[in-house]
Amino acid sequence: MRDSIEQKLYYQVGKIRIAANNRDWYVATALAVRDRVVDGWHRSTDSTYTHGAKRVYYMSLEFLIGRLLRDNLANLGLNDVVKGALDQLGVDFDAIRQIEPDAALGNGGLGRLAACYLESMSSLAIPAIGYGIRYERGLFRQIVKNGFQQEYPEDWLELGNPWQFERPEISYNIGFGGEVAMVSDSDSETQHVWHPAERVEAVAYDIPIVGWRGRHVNALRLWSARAVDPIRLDAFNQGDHVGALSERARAESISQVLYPSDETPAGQELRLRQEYFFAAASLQDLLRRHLKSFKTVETLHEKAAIQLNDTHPSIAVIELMRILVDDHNVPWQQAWDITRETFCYTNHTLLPEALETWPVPLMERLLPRHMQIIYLLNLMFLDEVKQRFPGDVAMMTSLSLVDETHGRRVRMGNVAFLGSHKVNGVSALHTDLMRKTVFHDFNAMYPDRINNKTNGITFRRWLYQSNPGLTQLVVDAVGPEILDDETLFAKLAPFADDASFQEKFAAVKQDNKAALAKLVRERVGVRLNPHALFDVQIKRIHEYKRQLLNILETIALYNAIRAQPMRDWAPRVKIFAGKAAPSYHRAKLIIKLAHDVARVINSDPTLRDALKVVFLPNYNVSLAEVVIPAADLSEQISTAGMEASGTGNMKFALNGALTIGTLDGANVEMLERVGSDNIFIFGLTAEEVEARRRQTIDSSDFIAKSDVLQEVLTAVENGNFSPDDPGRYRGLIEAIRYHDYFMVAADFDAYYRRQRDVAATWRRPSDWRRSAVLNTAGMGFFSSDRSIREYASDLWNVPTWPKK
Ligand code: 26V
Repeated sequence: MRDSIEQKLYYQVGKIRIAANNRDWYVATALAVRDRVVDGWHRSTDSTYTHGAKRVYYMSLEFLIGRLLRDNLANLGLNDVVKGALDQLGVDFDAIRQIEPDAALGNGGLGRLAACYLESMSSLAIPAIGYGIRYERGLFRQIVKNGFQQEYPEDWLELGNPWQFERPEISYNIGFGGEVAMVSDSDSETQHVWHPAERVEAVAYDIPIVGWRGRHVNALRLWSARAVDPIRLDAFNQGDHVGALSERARAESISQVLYPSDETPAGQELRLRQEYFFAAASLQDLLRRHLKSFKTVETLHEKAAIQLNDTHPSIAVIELMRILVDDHNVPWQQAWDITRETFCYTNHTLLPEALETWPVPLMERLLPRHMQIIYLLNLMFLDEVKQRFPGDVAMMTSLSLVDETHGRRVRMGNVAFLGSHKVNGVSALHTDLMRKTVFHDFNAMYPDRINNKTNGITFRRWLYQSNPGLTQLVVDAVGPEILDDETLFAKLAPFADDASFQEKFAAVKQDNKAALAKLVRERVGVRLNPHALFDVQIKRIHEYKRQLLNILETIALYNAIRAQPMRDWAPRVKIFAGKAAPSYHRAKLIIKLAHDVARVINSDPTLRDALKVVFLPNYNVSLAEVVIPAADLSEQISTAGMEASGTGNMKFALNGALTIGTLDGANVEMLERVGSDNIFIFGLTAEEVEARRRQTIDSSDFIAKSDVLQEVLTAVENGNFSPDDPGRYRGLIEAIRYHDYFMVAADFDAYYRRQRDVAATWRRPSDWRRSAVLNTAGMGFFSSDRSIREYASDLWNVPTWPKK
């Protein structure tokens, strides 16, 4: 290994040791490791071809991968080897590890889930390819200036990417616009020929994804947009140097940036171009592969399963129909059967504003043939609906692929549902709500189509790599088999009452907290008491996730401490991190409030150590890997019914944090697995939220009954935390009083009380530690290996390791 790293440095980086900096060493190390990855990759590909195995294609506009060096090393079992080699070379492994930029090709939960699932598909030896876009710029860098979020372009490719393989030979032509010609062939059948007005080239880049123990390696194939003609020489020669390059800029804009807003559709033409570009390239690629092995498109559904990660790639349903019918002359009904049998669709949110729709005129202009196919599918489908539910106009209106009520728009959720044989939600509660709400009528029409696949996380990244101390402890307790079988986590439960195990468990947590305290001091200059309760909420900033509820409770606690400064308070640190969508003003205001409150509290000498508040800027995967192992308390406090699943909740509990949370998303299933004594549940249920919203969302009555909340709201409203701009939060507080859609006021008292229970339990270290151990012990179910095994057996019909 030492020799390979040195050779990579010499020949590929082009440096000698004395001239090499840490970045050069990082690249040399990554390239040396990549060679070992490639060996496994070729073996996996060869075996898939030889056995004519069915393949899984995971289509997603987002893959939030983070760093790969430690991941690849751990999965290949090369950690110690590489550390030793670098030691001999006088290079600090941890320093070079941190040089790797995060691949932040995703917004949040949906993108990170795709990354966990890719890793699990490799670990379970499923022949799979992840398809996505190679954004030049991932999720924006967040800088907080004077409490206000500012967005800066992210630059993960600046220094190249040693993990990727550029594949200039694998490129496809993607058309946009133009018109559709009808031609009659010899059998007087009408053929449709699409003549696009514009063409863009899609070029492949592969990133190999190594499974656990190097067992299997799959590829993440990302598409980059290139102009067909990079420069118009005639224009250039006539002196129009900018105009000569304008087509290129237009074409390449498609893969320039990741859209930075989750939960609100972008609605712009560029977003639709991104979606079609990547769907069309991926389909051409997988059809080429299929035809090479199996000669005919008619067996596609037997040899390929395509999973749609939300509606974002769902134009692929229509594109596959177009290819089958127009290019391969497959009869319409057969084409539709193949299409439906090939696709599955995962829904990740019920928020009505997050469901994608495209204006019909935009679709007609950009994808004219696809619009025709949508009309035809809709006609035949609504005919069926009419037969099944005669006279039910409401049913027709809600099921139609085209929404006629908000201007004419194509509903991508309906397209995805209709074009898939299975549709899944991401937690038991979410799936149940899908059946009752957004897809109520679809469920009546196709009762067996909706099913649940509760989310999971890869334990390799979120425990073994990010928390080696706890990993060693569980291995010592249960045996090394635990690393290969997540069900063995249950065997930790008996250790929960073992005093010496509790002691060791707490010592690991303490070390991780010391590491986080160091990071906090370096990044934001706040000194933390490492023995305080670390109370953490890290996730995208969104009203439904209710960071505001947490901040208001922080103020209430602050007031209580000031009222009785001499009481023996359990010291607490509130840690926040997360990005707000650039145009989401209220979310940005919540970030500002967190900073205003932190400034006041952290500079109040009467509090001493009892309370500190920090907001860590630029939350990303790498930051999560440091924060999660150090958390004592995990905040999962969304308005019930609104968080589809959550996956951070699972990561915290796996690392021995206790959860304070609502009965929302996967929290419900976590409660079932850790038991109600070991999780702090509070607040309205989804049903109660629903009922209350039907009544009123005016919370004045609630507020009048709560002195604590009253005092907090008045303080914020009056500008106690914003003397520079006393009116800054007036609108925010007014919404809570009279338009409390997210139930902040309605849930406040229950939350405040539950936080006091948390503090009381924290005062009984043995009880706390017992619960912490039981949380780790209860998380086996939430391994993404379990999720992927369910997808493989119920949806994709492919075998998983160990294969019999
Ligand atoms: C929508 C859009 C609209 C266009 C612009 C870019 C963009 C990006 C994302 C979205 C929808 C995001 C939905 C989402 O992230 N859902 C989350 O999925 C997680 C994995 O299933 C789940 O744990 C979270 O609860 C859920 O909020």
